[in-house]
Amino acid sequence: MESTMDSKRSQSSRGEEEELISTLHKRQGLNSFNLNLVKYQGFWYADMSLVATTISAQRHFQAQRSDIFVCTAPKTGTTWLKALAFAIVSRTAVDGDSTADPFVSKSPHECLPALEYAETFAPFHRDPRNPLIATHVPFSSLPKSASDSSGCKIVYICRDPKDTFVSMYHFFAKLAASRNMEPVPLNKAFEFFCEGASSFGPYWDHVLGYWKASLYQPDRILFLKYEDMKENTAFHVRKLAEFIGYGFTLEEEGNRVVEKIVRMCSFDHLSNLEVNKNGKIAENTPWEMENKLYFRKGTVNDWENHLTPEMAAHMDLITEKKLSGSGLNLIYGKK
Ligand code: PAP
Repeated sequence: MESTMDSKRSQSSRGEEEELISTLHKRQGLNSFNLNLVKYQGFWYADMSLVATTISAQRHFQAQRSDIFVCTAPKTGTTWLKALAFAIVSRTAVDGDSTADPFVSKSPHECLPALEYAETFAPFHRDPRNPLIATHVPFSSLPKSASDSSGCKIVYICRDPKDTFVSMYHFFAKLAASRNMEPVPLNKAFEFFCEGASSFGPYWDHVLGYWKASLYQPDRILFLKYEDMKENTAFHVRKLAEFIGYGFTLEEEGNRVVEKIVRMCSFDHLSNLEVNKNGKIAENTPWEMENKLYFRKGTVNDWENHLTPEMAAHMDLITEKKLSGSGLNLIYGKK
């Protein structure tokens, strides 16, 4: 239980947080429920409460050396990477031909606490057997113990901005429809995304933050691309497992555990599970979502079916400018 002193201290720090938050810039953007985005430390957050929990995590969350952060910008492969990381760390002694499937009863999102959704997923009350923590928070806004001092591991996945945008547009359109709200039209949504005004955007800055950090700290930060993972998933599952200290043994290789994990976390398998067809996450909270919203196509270059050549060229130009000199290429599909 909190002591009186702790309680007074936390009340005054909450007061400071509220004061700081009330001064932050707000604007319309690509977001859920027609809420204004709120700018904090150079990035757009979906709402005030998310900024408050991020500040609280920055002040109070203490990462441990054994922690593994699964970091993503929205719609770049979060669900998939969460599933893969969880399947890797939670696999038990494999008995020859069966790996228990943890996703039959819960969405991959429920398998990892999320740093900035503290009230919903309670990262401060963690299961000591689970070293994973998920977050959309940009690298520069992570708690210092996670970005610098604790020695924990970080894995990040990114994706061509065109596919990321298309995925986000559909997600918010379906979300709006499910609440009988008008979706933001595609052209307007595109404009918002290109201006950087999307949830945890500007997208390019989010990617660059983790990319640069991974170049400085390659032993601690693994930088992955959705497109590469789709091309050779098994290779990247081995790489991921090795990186986070859960490499596969020869016996496991012999038992084809990697292939089983790839299959268990595949779009086809996950999207056909009853829990992901009809279940919800974060029920009775502001973040309640139908699990099926997280599964649409799961392919590379679907932007070709949704963007005009002009839109694609415009987005590619932004990407080229933003990533120029970084050594990172994120442009896929036909020109
Ligand atoms: P989030 O960041 O809001 O949690 P996230 O999981 O990154 O969402 O985005 C969903 C995208 O990942 C969807 O892409 P699409 O709209 O282009 O289809 C979804 O289909 C895709 N996805 C979900 N699960 C998988 C998976 N197992 N393998 C590959 N892609 C997946």
